[in-house]
Amino acid sequence: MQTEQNISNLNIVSSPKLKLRLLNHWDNLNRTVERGYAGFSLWDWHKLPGYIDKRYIDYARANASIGINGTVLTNVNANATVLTAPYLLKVKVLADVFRPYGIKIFLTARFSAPIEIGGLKTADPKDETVQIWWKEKAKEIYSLIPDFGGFLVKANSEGQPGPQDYKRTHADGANMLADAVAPYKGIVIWRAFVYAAENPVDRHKQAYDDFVPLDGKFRNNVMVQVKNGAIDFMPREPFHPLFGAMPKTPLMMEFQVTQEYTGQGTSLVYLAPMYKEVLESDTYCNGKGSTVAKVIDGKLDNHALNGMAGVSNIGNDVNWCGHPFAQANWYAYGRLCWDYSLSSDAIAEEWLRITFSNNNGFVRTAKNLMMQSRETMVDYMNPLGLHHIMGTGHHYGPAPWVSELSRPEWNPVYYHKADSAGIGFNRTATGSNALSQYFPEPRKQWEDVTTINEKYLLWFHHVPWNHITKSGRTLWDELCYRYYRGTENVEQMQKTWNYLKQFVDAERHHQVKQLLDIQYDEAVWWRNACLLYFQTFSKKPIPATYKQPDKTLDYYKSLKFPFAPGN
Ligand code: GCV
Repeated sequence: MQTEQNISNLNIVSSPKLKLRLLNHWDNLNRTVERGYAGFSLWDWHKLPGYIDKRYIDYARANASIGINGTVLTNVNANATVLTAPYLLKVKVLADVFRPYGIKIFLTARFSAPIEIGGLKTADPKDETVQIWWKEKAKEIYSLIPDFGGFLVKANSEGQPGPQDYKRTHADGANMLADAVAPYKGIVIWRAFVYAAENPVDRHKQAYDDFVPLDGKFRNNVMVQVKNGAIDFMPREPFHPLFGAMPKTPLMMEFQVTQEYTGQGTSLVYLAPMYKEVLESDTYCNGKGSTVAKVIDGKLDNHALNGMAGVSNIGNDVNWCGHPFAQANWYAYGRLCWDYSLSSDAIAEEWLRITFSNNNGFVRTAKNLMMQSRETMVDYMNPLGLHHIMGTGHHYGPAPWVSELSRPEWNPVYYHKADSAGIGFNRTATGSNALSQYFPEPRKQWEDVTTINEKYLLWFHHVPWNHITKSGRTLWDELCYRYYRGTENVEQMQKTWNYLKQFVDAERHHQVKQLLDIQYDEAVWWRNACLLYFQTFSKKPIPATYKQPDKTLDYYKSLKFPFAPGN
């Protein structure tokens, strides 16, 4: 009705393509949100269970309207306290509020909870007392929440405890929890986002190395949740090589809706094209046409379980997501969970019509702005396959020069490898050979610098500065071209938004306008800082036709953001 379509002859049959359509909140019990840019957590744990904030109901309605049917309330960097009796009473109240809207509750399980809140000496999954502890815990949870969805677990990654602490495998850990929830039809979602500082192997390869040997060893109520790419929600990543490589295990997609690496709280970046790019990528695991979408919907391998998870961008901000256009990403994520074959274009159009205006001129122009926004962001942040060159800790802004962090794979220099010869990570057979983890067709396409789609060039290759790219420009000139194109396009976005003033209420127009001004400054900052730094290796000039950076590299290196949000 809000899109003003004729409803006199409604004849619509639509059923979801995926069974589990989940939001993952990275919300802490103290109400801070890891990588959250929309205020504090919606969950007011202190006032629960007595006080039911009206926003819990609005949250459930909003999610139900786009088909989301489950929510993981707590951060994957988990706190065992949520599993204690007083907190479970609070969780029960939320479950009761969400139930009428078809939304199930899941919790993150801290693997060491039996020690921390159970008084046991170990959390070894092969220890009988530990197994009994989790069984009792599951019984307690289901007595309060009979339709509890299950547990999401981040184990043995970035300091989280896990089965490997006891020389057990991820499957041993997941299966122990799966046995605890199985009597109640609960499931365990085990994350594949694992990498270890002690492991000298390219981080890109570590999850595959850990998980592929475990294919077929998980209980049938376990799903393995895999991020869209092998590093970490970068502005652009090739699809994760695990998709298609574990046919005996249902793999769940994990997208990031919150914009940790894609402009945080200040940038207008419509993420549906990024999600679609991954979902439509062909893994070739079962021959041509074995897209990532087909792997996760389970049809290729007859899995009963299937689903998608999106790391939430929702907080207690007055408009839920902070940036007015960030809501489009929540919306698009939900729509794609329901039907991943929808186009980004169609979803943007729906969202614009129900959010701003049905004026066709407005919709056409605003849709273009949204549709180009992701490519623009890639251009001014991470063109040509560059990745992980952001600031330390808060991940805000550029810092490709960082090289001193204790863990090698936390340093941007690990990823871009710029030197006097060139730039990029050689992941071919002469380098880390991460490409060997892909099926032959994508591998062949990507291993050759002449056939690779240049959007992944520096992701897989260390390329000489004088290499001639497809445009005819040298690599250095192409890098400059793309960084400048990105900032010019943000300028264009500002102009477009100014033109749209006539169609948008003054308040929201002004909000977005101010944010676009910030985005422009950030784009120039990314461009100048990265080019000045990479220039110390290329020793080449930024072509004179471009406006030259007005600040020095030292200036950019000196910038500090001690209180940047989400950290
Ligand atoms: C919840 C990245 C983020 C972390 C996040 C982690 C994960 O490393 O920076 O904040 O932790 O991914 O997905 O577990």
